[in-house]
Amino acid sequence: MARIVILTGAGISAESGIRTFRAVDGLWEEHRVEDVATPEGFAADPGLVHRFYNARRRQLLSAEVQPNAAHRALARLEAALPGEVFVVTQNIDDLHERAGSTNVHHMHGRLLTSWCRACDARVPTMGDVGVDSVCPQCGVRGSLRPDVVWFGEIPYGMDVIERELRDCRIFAAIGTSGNVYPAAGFVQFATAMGAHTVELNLEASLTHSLFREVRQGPATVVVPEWVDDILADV
Ligand code: BJW
Repeated sequence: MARIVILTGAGISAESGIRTFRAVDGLWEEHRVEDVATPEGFAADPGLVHRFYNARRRQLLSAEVQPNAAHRALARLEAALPGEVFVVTQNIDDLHERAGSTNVHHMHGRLLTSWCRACDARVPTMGDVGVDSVCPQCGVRGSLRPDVVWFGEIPYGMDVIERELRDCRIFAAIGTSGNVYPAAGFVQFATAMGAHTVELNLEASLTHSLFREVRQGPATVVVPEWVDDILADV
């Protein structure tokens, strides 16, 4: 069981060029949440939702988007403390994995897989998907949806996350605004389980007062510093 649980949000990937959701120039400035991040929005206009995720997938796969020093620092922490580090990310990008982290749980899904509602398979997806796409697993046309967790849906692997939080010694939240539950509630659960809690964020999140320690600054600066401090302590 991992002793350090790290929750990451959009802020850790911001310096890799991926927009966050709630900043003034964020993704929700251009799109209504109800239209692109709810099952009802997908049912009403699947083409629009596919286009929204296709654009994000294309950007993620472009040469400009690479893991940054914060992703790499978390991979370094895991390498130094094998089996002790669990990253639970709300992000659907694959930058933690590309940086070298292996114990990563995507609670809000992944951009590089699609979910077939006909056969329930998760299928690797590197190109665009549309309303006429065919599931490579079962051959059904029009059955693919983004493999992401929208509002009103249950995040993936809540049992796994709860098990990890129950046993952790340190809980860190990096680059997440504390707007979205259940992730925003993990700090209270970890505190109740006796963990030291730390927030690393460019700005104070909505839930910053619930953390024992707050480190403010860009993730590429504060995360490597925090990892150095942890490793100096062991
Ligand atoms: C930097 C930085 C830099 C910038 N360095 N930092 C009323 C009360 C409480 C809850 C509810 C309620 N009504 C409904 C709910 C539940 C609802 C919810 O939370 N709603 C709230 C909006 C009120 N939640 C749900 O519906 C969830 N499901 C659920 O609760 O099921 C019930 C259940 C749970 C558990 C067990 C059993 C049952 C599902 C939530 C799904 C969220 N989906 C999305 C989109 C899908 C993926 C995608 O398209 O990418 O996930 S929404 C969006 O928000 C996305 C993100 O993962 C998520 C969180 O955003 P995040 O990462 O925090 O980003 P931002 O933009 O908000 O913040 C960025 C942060 O980075 C900021 O703090 C910056 O300061 C910082 N930053 N640059 C360091 N360089």
